[in-house]
Amino acid sequence: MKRILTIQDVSCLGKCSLTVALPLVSAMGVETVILPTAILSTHTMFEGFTVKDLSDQLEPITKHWKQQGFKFDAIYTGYLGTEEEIETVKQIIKEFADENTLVFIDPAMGDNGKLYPAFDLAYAKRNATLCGIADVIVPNITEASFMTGIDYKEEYDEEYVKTLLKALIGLGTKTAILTGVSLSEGKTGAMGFDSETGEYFVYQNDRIPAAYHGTGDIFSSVVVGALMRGLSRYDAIKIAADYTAKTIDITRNNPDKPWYGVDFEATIPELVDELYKMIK
Ligand code: PXL
Repeated sequence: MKRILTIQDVSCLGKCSLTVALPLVSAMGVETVILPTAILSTHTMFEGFTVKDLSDQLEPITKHWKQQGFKFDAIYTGYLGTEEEIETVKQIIKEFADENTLVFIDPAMGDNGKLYPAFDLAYAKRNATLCGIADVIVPNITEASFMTGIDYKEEYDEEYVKTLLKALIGLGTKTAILTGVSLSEGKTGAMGFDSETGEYFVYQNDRIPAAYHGTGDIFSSVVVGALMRGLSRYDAIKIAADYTAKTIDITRNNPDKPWYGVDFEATIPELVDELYKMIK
């Protein structure tokens, strides 16, 4: 069984970061080792959330793993709280990643043209340096724009997406996957560029007219889980985009839906069925 190390915060209530990565990656048949960077009462879209920074735990925990001789097939990072945390994560990657480790970075820090309240441009630029040491990165257009300095656009064409992808490769990552990319009316999905093969890959499905928190984390977790199960990059974005769309659809039709996240739990059995159909 493949083993992923995922480094993200624990938002105790909020259906994002580790509370989606752990169940999803595990359900996909991949061992999921967690390294919580901070513990928050909720994600940061709630008023009055509490935060306890766990930065001082990262070194002793990883030192213990090193002593025990643990290795990881992938290191997957998501939302990280501070610039110092990004530097610590880089150090952990240096210590644990070899040529067989997939370094998968989701520079979760913004959406809809804006950074989340906790972040500024310096943080975005620091995240760009973390993306520089990745094998695969999965920013949305907002995050890509802050990291590359290319203007954020609401309306764009395929050329704009390709320009962003090339600029992301310029940061140093091997493969860049842009999420939330819409290449025609009523469609949305992801487009990637693999700098090693020179190939673009794109998957679009029907846009569901609803937006919920945490869907970026769901998409990323399914992509990295799928890659670990041997799916191609195209198949990984396809299963992740379809699953994310399904969770959004089921959530918007639930009269008791929570406002803070999607009902991703309801569709885990379908995700697993689809995965096993796609595994060759
Ligand atoms: O889903 C990204 C995310 C993760 N963790 C925390 C967040 C957010 C987005 O706002 O606040 C704490």
